[in-house]
Amino acid sequence: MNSLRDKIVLVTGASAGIGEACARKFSEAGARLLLCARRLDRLEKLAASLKTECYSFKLDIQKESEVQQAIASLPEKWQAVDILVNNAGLSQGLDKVQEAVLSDWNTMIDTNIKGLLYISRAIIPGMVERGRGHIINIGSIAGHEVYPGGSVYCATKHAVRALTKGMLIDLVETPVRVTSVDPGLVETEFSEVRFKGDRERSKTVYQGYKPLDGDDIAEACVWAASRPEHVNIAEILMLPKAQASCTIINKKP
Ligand code: 8X3
Repeated sequence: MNSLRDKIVLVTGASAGIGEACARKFSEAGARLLLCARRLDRLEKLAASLKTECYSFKLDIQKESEVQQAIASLPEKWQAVDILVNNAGLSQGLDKVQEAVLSDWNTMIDTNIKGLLYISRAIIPGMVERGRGHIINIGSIAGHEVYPGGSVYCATKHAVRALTKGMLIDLVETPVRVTSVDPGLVETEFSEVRFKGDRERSKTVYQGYKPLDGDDIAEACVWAASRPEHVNIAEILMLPKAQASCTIINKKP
């Protein structure tokens, strides 16, 4: 077992859902938390409720220069990040390619792929230099399959899966570990964001079965991070019991 006590864990998109749950679970395991997201007020509330030391900062990972600047200006005691949880990600729309809104594609690609890369590029060199570190990418079942209306979202999550594999290769000669945790249906703000605030439509996604929650995913992340140093959990695909694939879900009326 690899103790997480006093480790520095940076969680992107920590203001809600899986990111918030990761912050709580890593904190319960004794880690110190670096929390970033676009909504600073929510991060500050979260930070105030955690028992271990936290540092929160506002960050839109879509913005390359903002990412570089934010990481370069972390207070000295927070610079040696041990674990990066690349959680920030979103879906916008559920439309056919021929009907989709271009700005939805840009937001998904800029956040899920480019944002993940910007922050990884800013953090990984320090891990390599210090000879320790762990990247945990939050992927999705959408990185394994494609479903109707999900083409671009699924493409971004396929990209995350490819990036996890690429990082594994690029970091194989270093002690830095790389994990992908790929959830199926998790009840968070995910669908509300996808359906642009349409709560009724969002609710139906999670009705008729028991979906995963943020804690389920966070526990997998903490478990992967706490394996002994010679163990690298490369990939975890995690589904609700009622889900067999992106489109096969045992929903009770
Ligand atoms: C979220 C899961 O199935 O809605 O990544 O794409 S799904």
